[in-house]
Amino acid sequence: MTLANTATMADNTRLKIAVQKKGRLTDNSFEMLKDAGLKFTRDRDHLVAYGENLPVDLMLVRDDDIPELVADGICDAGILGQNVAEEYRGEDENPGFTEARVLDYGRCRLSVAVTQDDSASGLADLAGKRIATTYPNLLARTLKSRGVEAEVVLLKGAVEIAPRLGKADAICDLVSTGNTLRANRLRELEPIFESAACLITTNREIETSKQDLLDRLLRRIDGVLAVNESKYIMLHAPRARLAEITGLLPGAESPTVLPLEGSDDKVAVHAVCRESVFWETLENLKSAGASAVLVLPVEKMLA
Ligand code: PRT
Ligand code: ZN
Repeated sequence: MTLANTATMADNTRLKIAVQKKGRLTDNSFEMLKDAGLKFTRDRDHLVAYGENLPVDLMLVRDDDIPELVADGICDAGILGQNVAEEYRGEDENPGFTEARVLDYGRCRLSVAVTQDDSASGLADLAGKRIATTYPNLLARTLKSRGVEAEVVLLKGAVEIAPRLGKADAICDLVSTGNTLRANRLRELEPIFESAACLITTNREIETSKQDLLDRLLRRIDGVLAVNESKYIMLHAPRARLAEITGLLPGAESPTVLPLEGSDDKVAVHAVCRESVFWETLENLKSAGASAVLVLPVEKMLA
């Protein structure tokens, strides 16, 4: 680190956010913060990314370290999978941080899976069996709440090969496409936790200027999330079918209706749709008499 950078890190007025250094959440997290208007330079040793245009620095760490860094107040906030945050929480009502925002990437589920020839049809059938996982707290919490007495076998990794090695009868691991399970001749039995990336904030008191900055950043993140979901739709509609057509617009707030020059029976409709616009929506709009349908991306949004 350069002297100037060391001074910056020690500067307690700068907001510090822990982000996964290298992994599945890294690129999306940087992208999201960039969309929220932050610019960073990465330090040569890649442990810190320094905010150029706002006093916000990113500490680049392993995702497993993020809950503790935030709970201890070493970082004011952190971005990680809900699975990692909840595993750290375990049964603790106050783990020292708060989930401030759920983000729109890093989606996966923590699932219990059995071998393909296993006849189990639900978690209850695993009573008395051994389940291998790297998520002992989340698994134990679920087993307890469902009243299933099974043995939790803690592994550090390569959970999917545990049944083949005779170390367990079932596994509990993250699934996204299901390809890893299939490749290991396992069958998904039950998802026990749905996860996405999230932003957590420390429960320790932070000074007012940093809190203001954090609040501002959260508002911008809300804008980024809203933009990612939103589309701007423009179309022409027969005046007689206006109500039907505006009713088909997904998540639209009161659309703007404008007259069309030289046409008494048609109007132009402009609306921001806050939900995904699928081809089916466009086909339904067309069947209801809409024409000249245009769907545009939204660049920025501030509530
Ligand atoms: O080095 P570091 O400790 O920081 O990273 P890591 O290796 O612990 O985590 P990483 O980068 O693999 O994942 C970070 C986060 O991404 C996780 O905590 C989840 O919140 C999220 N995520 C989303 C996933 C997946 N999808 C995922 N599919 N994390 C892991 N997987 C793995 C899963 O463990 C299994 O091995 O992918 C495999 C299953 O994928 P499918 O597509 O074959 O089902
Ligand atoms: Zn990790």
